[in-house]
Amino acid sequence: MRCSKCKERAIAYLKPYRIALCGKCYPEFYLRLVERSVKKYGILKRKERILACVSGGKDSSAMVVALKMLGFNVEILHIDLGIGDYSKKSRKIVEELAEGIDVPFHVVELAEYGFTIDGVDVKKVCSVCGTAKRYLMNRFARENGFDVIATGHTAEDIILFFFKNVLSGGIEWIPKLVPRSEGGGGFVSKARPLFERSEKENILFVLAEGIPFLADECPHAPRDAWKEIIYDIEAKRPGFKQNFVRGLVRLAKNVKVDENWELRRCKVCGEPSSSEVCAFCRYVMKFKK
Ligand code: Q46
Ligand code: ZN
Repeated sequence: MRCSKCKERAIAYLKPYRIALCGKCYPEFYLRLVERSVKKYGILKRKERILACVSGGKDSSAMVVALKMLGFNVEILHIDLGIGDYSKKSRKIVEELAEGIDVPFHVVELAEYGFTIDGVDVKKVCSVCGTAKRYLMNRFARENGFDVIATGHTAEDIILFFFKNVLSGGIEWIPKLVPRSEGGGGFVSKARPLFERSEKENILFVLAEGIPFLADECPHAPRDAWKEIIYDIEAKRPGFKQNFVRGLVRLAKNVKVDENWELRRCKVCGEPSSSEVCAFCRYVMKFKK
């Protein structure tokens, strides 16, 4: 198979775009796709100070490198969750990545709050981990004057979230599925510049650009049958994932949810919360050794 642009040997055929590309032409193609999404959906603005949350996996690594190459004002936050060797390796890789692309590197350790993800003895570890990550990234971004938090969520992540939460009746989640949500009341705005990108597109970019990333999966990651279903549909209907997430943006604009819940301040930490004590502080009380 030959590259559709330069006729060199192609590294992949991208079905949704009906194009084959080589390792040299692919990164440029990928960057244009990211740039087009960011512009079309107003995901990020040039003047903004962006805090990119980078775990060390392929998606967030691809995101921060793409944003840097596109000229955005970006810095990296890595959250050390205390997941044994996995966290040690992740942190090292993100540090190396930050140095390689000359982007300021910040790290927050969950252990500073008295517990680690490895020490959480509940069935749904990921739910505790997700709450901790959202809390720590928002707090760090606001306290350090960032305008927006960027995460490496892919089209698969967004569809997965839809299948798991919205299809079971949680329509209040629909507005959260947009590529940018504006902040306020102590919350920093959130951006998902890769919301139209697939995991395959991201991995091709990190491989073609030689970007360091950790291929290991988190030892707590659950096996997800939904993900295989998404891949199956994509294989039968190329372009399904992109069409789906674009449809969700249109849907989110038309779904009205009751936003009359009272936003308070957590009486322990002072962060915004919907209850007297925020979910993160409740976890700290429960798991602190
Ligand atoms: S890091 Fe945390 Fe993930 Fe590991 S414990 Fe689950 S949520 S799987 S992205
Ligand atoms: Zn709190």
